[in-house]
Amino acid sequence: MFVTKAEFKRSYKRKMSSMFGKALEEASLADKYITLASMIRDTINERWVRTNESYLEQETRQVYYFSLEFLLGRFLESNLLYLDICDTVRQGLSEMGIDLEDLIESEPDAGLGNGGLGRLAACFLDSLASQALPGHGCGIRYKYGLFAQKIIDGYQVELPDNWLRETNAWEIRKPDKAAIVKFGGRIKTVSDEKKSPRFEHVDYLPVKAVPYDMPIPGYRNGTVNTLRLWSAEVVDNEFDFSSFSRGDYINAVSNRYAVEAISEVLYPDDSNYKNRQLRLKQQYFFVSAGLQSIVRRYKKKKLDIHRLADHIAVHINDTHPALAVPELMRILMDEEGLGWDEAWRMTTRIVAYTNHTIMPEALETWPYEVFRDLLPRIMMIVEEINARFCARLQKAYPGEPERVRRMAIISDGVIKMANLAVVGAFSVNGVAEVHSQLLQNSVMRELYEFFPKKFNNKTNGVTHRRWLIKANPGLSSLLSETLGTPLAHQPEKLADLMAHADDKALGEQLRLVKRANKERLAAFIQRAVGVTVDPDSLFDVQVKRIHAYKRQLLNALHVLHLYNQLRDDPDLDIVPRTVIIAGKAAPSYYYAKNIIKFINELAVLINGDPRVNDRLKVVFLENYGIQMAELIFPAADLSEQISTASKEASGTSNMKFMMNGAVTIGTDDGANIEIRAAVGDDNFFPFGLSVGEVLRYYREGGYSAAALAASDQRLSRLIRQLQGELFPRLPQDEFHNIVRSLLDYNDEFFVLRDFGSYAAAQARVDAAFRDRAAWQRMSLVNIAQSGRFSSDRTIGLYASEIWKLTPCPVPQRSPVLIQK
Ligand code: 26W
Repeated sequence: MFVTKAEFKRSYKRKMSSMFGKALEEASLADKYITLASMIRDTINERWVRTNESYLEQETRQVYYFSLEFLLGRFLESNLLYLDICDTVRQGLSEMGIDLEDLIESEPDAGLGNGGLGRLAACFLDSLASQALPGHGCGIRYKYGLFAQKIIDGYQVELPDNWLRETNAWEIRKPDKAAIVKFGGRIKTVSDEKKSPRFEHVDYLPVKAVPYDMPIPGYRNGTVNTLRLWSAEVVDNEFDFSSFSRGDYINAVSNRYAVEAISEVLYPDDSNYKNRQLRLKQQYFFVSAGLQSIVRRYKKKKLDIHRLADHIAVHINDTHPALAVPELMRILMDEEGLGWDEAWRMTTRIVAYTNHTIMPEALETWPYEVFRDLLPRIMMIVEEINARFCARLQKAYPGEPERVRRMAIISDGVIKMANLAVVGAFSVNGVAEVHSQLLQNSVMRELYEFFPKKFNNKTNGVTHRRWLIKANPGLSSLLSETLGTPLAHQPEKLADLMAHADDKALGEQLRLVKRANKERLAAFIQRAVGVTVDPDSLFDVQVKRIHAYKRQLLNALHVLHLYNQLRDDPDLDIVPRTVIIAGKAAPSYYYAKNIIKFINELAVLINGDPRVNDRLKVVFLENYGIQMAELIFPAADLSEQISTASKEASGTSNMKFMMNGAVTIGTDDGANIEIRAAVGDDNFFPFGLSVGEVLRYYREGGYSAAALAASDQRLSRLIRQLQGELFPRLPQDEFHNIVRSLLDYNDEFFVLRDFGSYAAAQARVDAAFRDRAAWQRMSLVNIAQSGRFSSDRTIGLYASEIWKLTPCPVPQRSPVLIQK
């Protein structure tokens, strides 16, 4: 690897000419980007090889994190940062007339995920590598990531995200490591007098799974782990020649499309399960390919298959990869010749499961027939697992057939993936204290009573390297200077900041950093939506998927309420506020799309009203994703975490905001509860119903939204305005669905019920923000307490308590970099 700037420049030009046969002057932006990326990849590759060698030599236990989603974002800048060559490269490029920013900006975002669950997987990979833990990702190389969101006349429109249009500099295709995944067909039982019957899969459709490996470097530690993403291809010599020879060209070609469709596109639904056969195909496809490659690699090491469970753990990110349970059974029995009992003992020592949602509509179930026809052998195995499990249940609960039916894996004509995951995993965890409690006490109560030892909690975390060090370099360097220590490998050191809580000079420096970040965001907003916002105003931010339970509606109604107050009293003294909202709605989620339209209409109304727009602005930013998130968190003053209590499993944006010094206005839900406990009530704006109160209403009734709306003038006015009074330009029934959800469906998410409490909390925010020094102190306490929400801590706990994994540092051989 290059050590000095001069060396870098020389190698860059050499690389350029060897790759493109071009001199610098002739190179396009894409050429320049690819050249740099390939140079970095060469360096990473050396470490990658060494990491794998060292894992092999030490025979360390390895974990594989199976996830249908990895929301990775861009790589170039973080790889430079992680290799500690950012400054050398930036200066070297600049001397050659190239702006590193332009190259960074030209990289497409790897958006292979929907939201929290996908981003968590990416943060976990980062923490594994940065703590030298042998942990790898396994997923699908979608040709199209999450759709790009366009806002046209206030409405969301979806465009395909063709992120692989240009070459992906960070992946390596490994055709020699392909696996065959079998769909459909029949199972023939081959009986052999002496032995137990064998099962032969015939007439199936073979699909070739080709891995693309992406390197996941740790932060300046020499470790490079692997994210293996699978792509579906037609088996070469099986391009249905029989159809060809019968002259059935159309069928032969369309078969090809059907196969490639498996890894074509990420499903854009977040927490709303829909029965789609293609999604089941995706799940089996990557689970089977992933497990086959793990077992193959293990055997290559000439290790004893009977000891597999001592060497690997497979973690499943929600139930999406729950087929890992029967598929591992299949491989162990049908391919490795183990008996049922031993295979089951091993499987249930290997698989661990995390649940990410308690929303009933997100729980995956597959109709029996769909499952059987697509995965006949897997179906047999699931039936056997179910039969054995039900036999145990009948023994434990004689005379309680209803309980057995509820707990069974197969009942009511469907396969219940959560039940399969709980039965097949040795560990089941929720993602925040309250969420894990809810799983045990309600959603999975009966399974918990039967398997109490499996259940545990692992509160989520986010990688502070991306969300603090990379996204907010100003803050990060101020913090390390103040604390006299780098934070990359010790986020817990942030707590030392508490000793500086009353340091006025530091407060002022922090304020200046925030102010600069707000200017940067203000400039972006100006470019993106043409709205001028005041960097001195309170930046009040809610960014996340649009969902009824996340209650963007509550935020929007409060904005409208502020507007009403300003119109009623033109001299009203409120702290100038910029309300920033961003997020995508699932394409078929009409209610959520309607909310987006409502926010955009409010923005037009308010931003265009000179009577109020010196004190209130509303901005909806289109196409929220990792990149934009990195710009937004560092600039936020107020973090909106306002889900209906009991609905948000954890939340992770709450942690990213906190790390960047935003103060939270939030309900007692998910990880908000732990954040509030960490910072204390003086540094948090709590409001709303508690989990207990929400559950009691659901159980016992006693809430009438219509009665509440009628009795509260603020609310009845907001409803009238929604019904059309405010938007004469629009059809009168534009927001009819929203009104109906509130009144006719009795406000399932307690928007109206929590409105008063929310408005009061917002008034406290307003008062607090006037005292700049006091606000600064609150912000500092939030930063100081954010260390425990680093995914390093979370992964440390997964490693020690679930996976039994120990760090395996990679011996460093390459020269230490001297930056000149
Ligand atoms: C369509 C099936 C489906 C079901 C659930 C798709 C996606 C999901 C995910 C569970 C949605 C998700 O991202 N859940 C979020 O996971 C985060 C990481 O644990 C939590 O912080 C969020 O609270 C949770 O909503």
